[in-house]
Amino acid sequence: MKYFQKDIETIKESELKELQLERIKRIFNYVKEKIPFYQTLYKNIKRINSFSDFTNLPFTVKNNLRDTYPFKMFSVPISEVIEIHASSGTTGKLTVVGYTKNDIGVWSEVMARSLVCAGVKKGDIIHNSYGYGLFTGGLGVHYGALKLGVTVIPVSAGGTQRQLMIIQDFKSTVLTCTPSYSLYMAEEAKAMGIDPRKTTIRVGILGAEPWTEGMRKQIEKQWNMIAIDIYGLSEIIGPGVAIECEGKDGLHVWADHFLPEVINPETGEVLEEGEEGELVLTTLTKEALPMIRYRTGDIVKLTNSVCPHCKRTMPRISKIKGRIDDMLIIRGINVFPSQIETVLTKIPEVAPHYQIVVSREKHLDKLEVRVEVTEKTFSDEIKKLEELQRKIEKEISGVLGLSVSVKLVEPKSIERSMGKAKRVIDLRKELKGKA
Ligand code: DLL
Repeated sequence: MKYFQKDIETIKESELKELQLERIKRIFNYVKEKIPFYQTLYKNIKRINSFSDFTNLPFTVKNNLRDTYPFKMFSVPISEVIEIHASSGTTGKLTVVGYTKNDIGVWSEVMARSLVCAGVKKGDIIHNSYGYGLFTGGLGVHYGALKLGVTVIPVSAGGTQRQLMIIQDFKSTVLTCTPSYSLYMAEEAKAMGIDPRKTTIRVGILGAEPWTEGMRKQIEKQWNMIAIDIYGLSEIIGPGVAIECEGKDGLHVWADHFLPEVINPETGEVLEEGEEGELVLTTLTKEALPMIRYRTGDIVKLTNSVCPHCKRTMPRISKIKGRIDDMLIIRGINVFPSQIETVLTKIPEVAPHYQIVVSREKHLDKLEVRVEVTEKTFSDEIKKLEELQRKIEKEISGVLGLSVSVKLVEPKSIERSMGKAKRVIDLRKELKGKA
């Protein structure tokens, strides 16, 4: 099976545009009628007639959801909301999202499309290690699997040794979890004497956190599987906003439900196709929690060309470079953790486990990269390790245009994650928080 809904997945660009505009008009009237927040936001705007009217609308942001906590952004009475999820941000307050019965239907549909796009087919057994609970990962994949009619094992995250036993005994063929957890599982497998390359896992559908092409290569090698990137966010629906096909050439956005734009994060100006900026999404069909021109904080590029691999016609976003909030400004230079990951994953002597520590010394920002060496390298002489450290420092400094210090650490000494990995420790923020 190549497509879940061929007609819509290969819709002509002009027809998609027409459908989107019709839905934009409808959702605009809907939120204006139902939600006080939007009534205030759009006080002086009567209706939307064109895409240019639409791109003049003000943006919405995560804080709008926090300010209307918990349910004031919902457009239906709570009795119509059949499921609630929430994500916890760095500030502690939950971002709460709700779904009507139809919303769950849309979520199941886009997730079923996503699974097929990733190469899942009848007879597959999905080992779903995304967390079940308030996090949208577990149930999102689950609904897609039910809709598609394939087997899903709702393992959730944690209990890694038991997970590996299940993969072996149940002969799971698809692994769904964060990229960092897939690496941790591979490592645990080896420690248990299981070769992850010899399991029945054929495809990994990995997302919920940024990961580079270098990381993909490592994961594919360790598991002997194809690793597919899946993107989404709770505020829009959860996983299933966009996904790669087996061509791994950008993530297909299901743009009949979620309209993507890319903007300059500083000026708010809409960028041309191919330019890098912040992804803004509009839900075209959501009922309980429609979001219009929502700033995701994620940095991507957008292309509208037909996918050369699968011929799907919907727009594609590039692999996510990172979140704007995760961008570090070190002595005035912008640094994304993904730039450092790209360098590290090319160096065979180190493992793909690292952490970035930012601190301030004598009023100057200091960037330290802690990276684990492989077991084999760990037994090398000190002199060789020092050489390796200098080589990595030089390579990262070259890419960032900034001097960094590298600390090689013992295998397995950096904390492993079963969900989203914490790559950055910014001691400057902690200092500020204490002041
Ligand atoms: O992480 C939904 C999800 C679950 C996506 C499972 C994929 C798989 P939130 O917890 O609300 O939802 O976090 C959303 O995570 O704005 C991105 O910053 C980041 N993110 C999600 N997917 C990717 C990805 C889920 N493939 C936030 N690459 C988003 C990079 C991602 N970052």
